[in-house]
This record gives sequence, C-alpha cells and structure tokens, in this order.
Amino acid sequence: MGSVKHALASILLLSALSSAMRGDFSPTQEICNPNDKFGTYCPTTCGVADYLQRYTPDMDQQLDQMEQDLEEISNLTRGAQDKVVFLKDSEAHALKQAPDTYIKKSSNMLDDIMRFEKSILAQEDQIYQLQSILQANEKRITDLKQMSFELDRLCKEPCKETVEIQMVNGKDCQDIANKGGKVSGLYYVKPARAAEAFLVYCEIDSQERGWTVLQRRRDGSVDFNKNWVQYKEGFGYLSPDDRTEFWLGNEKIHLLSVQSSVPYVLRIEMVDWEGNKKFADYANFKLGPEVDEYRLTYAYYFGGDAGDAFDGYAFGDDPSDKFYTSHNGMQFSTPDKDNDKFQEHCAQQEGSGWWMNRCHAAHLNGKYYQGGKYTEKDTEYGYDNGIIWATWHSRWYSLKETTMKIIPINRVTVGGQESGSKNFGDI
Ligand SMILES: [Ca+2]
Repeated sequence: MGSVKHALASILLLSALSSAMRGDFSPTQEICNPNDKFGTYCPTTCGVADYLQRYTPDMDQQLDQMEQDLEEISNLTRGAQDKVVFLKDSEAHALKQAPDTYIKKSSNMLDDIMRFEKSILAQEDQIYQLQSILQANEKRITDLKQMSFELDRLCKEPCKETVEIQMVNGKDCQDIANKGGKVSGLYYVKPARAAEAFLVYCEIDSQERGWTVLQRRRDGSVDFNKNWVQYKEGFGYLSPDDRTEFWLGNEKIHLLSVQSSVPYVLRIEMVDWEGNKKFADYANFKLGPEVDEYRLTYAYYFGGDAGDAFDGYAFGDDPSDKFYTSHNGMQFSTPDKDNDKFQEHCAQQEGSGWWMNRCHAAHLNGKYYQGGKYTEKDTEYGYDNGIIWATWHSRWYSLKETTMKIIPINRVTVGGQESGSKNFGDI
C-alpha cells in the first residue's frame, strides 16, 4: 500500500504541474523559441519549459506505468474483494454447516464411543456373572451327582420302614370299622359331600369302635402357629402308629362332621406332665363351612372328667370371664384372620388357630411348653398361650398330650361309658 500512496502523491503533483502548464506555459522546443505559440512567455518560463520538455517523455512513460499499476492494483483490489466476499461466504457457509453436521457428527461419534464403552463394560460384567453362575452350577452338578450316587446306593439297600395304608375305605373311621377295619392306622375316607377321599388316622379299639382323629399333640414336634390356609388344608404328619402331631384340616373336619344324620361326639383326651389322663365329650359336634369361618357348634357337654372348658371359665379377674371364654358358636381364627370377639387379635397374639372368643378357656392348638408350667415372661404378648384346659389345669400350665377325635353318637353313652353293643353301630 505504501507504493500505491507514493504513486498517488506523484500523480497529484504531476496534475498540479500539468494544470500550471496549461494555464501558464506549455512545453516548447528544447531551445526557447519566441516564435512558438507560447513564445511571449518564453523569457520567464523558458527554463521551466525546457525542464518539462526534457522530462515529459519520462513523465508520460511513468504516468503510463502508473496507470498500468493503478489498473493492476484496481484489478488486484477487486480480486481481493472478491476473495473477501468468497471467504465471507465460505465462512458463513461453514458456520451454517458446522453445528448441523460436523459438530453434531463428532458429538454423535463421542456418544457412540461412550455407549460402546458402557456396553463393553456391561458385557464384561455379564460375562463375569455368567462365569460365576457357571461355576456355581458346576458345583451344584457335582453335588447332585454325589447325592444321586448316595441315593442310588441307598436305593439298593432294602427299605427299613414302610407306611402301610389300609385297604378298607369308608365315609369315616366307624364306617371302616363296621366294614372290617380291625387295626388302628391310616385309612382313606370319603365323606358324603367330599370331592375326593383323603387320608385319616383311625383309632380302632377292641370294641370295634372307629374314632376319626382330628388333632394330635404329643411331643411339640410340629409348630401349630399356622395361617388360615394351613389350618384349612391341615398340617403336620399322619403316621400309622400314632407317633406324629397334626391338624387334620378344617375343610375335612367340616365335611366329616356334617355328613350324617347320626350326629358325632367330639372326644377330647388329654395327658398332663405327671401322666394323668382326662377327657371331655361334646354331643352333636359340627364345624360350619368356610363361608361361616368354620364355626364350632355342639349341643351340650356329653360328659367326661376333665370338666367343660368349652363353656368358658371364671378365672376370677372379671365376672364376665366365663362368658367371654366360652367356645360354642365361635368362628375359627388364625394369626392372619381375626374372627374373635376381642378388640385385639387373639390368634395373632397367641400364635395358633382356634375358635377364639375373648379369648379362651380351652386352647388345644396352643404353644407347646416342655414340662407344662410357663409364665407371662415366656410369652410374646404376655397372654396365656399354652395348651390349656382351664377346668383341669391352670391356664399357665400347658398340657403334654391331646387328642381330638369324633365318633357317631350311638357308639358312646353319656358320661363316656363305652357302648360296646355292636347293634348300635352299623350305620
Ligand atoms: Ca378381634
């Protein structure tokens, strides 16, 4: 740009000179000539004209050169402007393009890379987990092979014990005894309205009486803290030799108890820790259907030497105790189902299923206490929750053994005197 300025300055100077020339003098011959059209000025401008004359060709040349240079510069400038415009356009274009494509593209690529990294890490983790599972499975397979080997070995040995199920069937154990069942053991019974036969323990005595056993406690080996469904279906174990504890199941007890026009007697037999035995009988024992929450009903206390605990007991704390601890007409409650007459939840507090009132004077599904005696401190909620028959032992004394069993009423007499007459029986 410096050269351009210099050239422009020269042009201005020359223009000034040129205008001066036109106004005052004009180039003349090398030697001042008065005859020349500018001759009148000659004497005073001669030197200048002479000077100009001498330098005009160079000046013209220089001017031509300058014009050329200007032309070039002008061209260059235009080119530069074009270039600038082009660059601006390119920049604008690039700016426009960059975020949409390249930045986005590169950011997408980064995302992809991160995603792949994550996925690789997750897959490595998965591989590690699968390897662990594989190892665990291999160990399990080894264990199972070992067990299979052991079982195979055991199977080759002759069986030491068999459970014998008697071949006689009937609607209850008395029916089975009537049909020739002679020994106590496991039999299939099918009460009138039962969809299918089920297994029961029949106690068949020397007088050919068949007792269908509903409940058995003898050693505390079975936990009676069970829920509604378990009490409904039954739990524990039936054994052919009366060695195990169980609850036959409310649904089965219901079906058995309502099937016949001849009502049942419920007999409750109990043994304490001193080996004393007592019993209580209830006439017309029935268990309602599940829609009535397996309600307990009986007509009257039929006899026995244990006392009528089902009728409640006056513990002495409150005059209403007897009324609120009776069981006739009570619905069944379990820790997960409160059908009692108490503002709280007897079955839940005492960990058993029973025909709870508020709560009980008889409680044969209670907690098993070794030795019998227990205190509030032994219980979770401070309530008497043992195996109780309040008309015999204190409610803080838990019985050693119990049996609940039914028989058609015509097989027993009032007061528990056995009716041995076979003529009574065949029903
Ligand atoms: Ca309640």
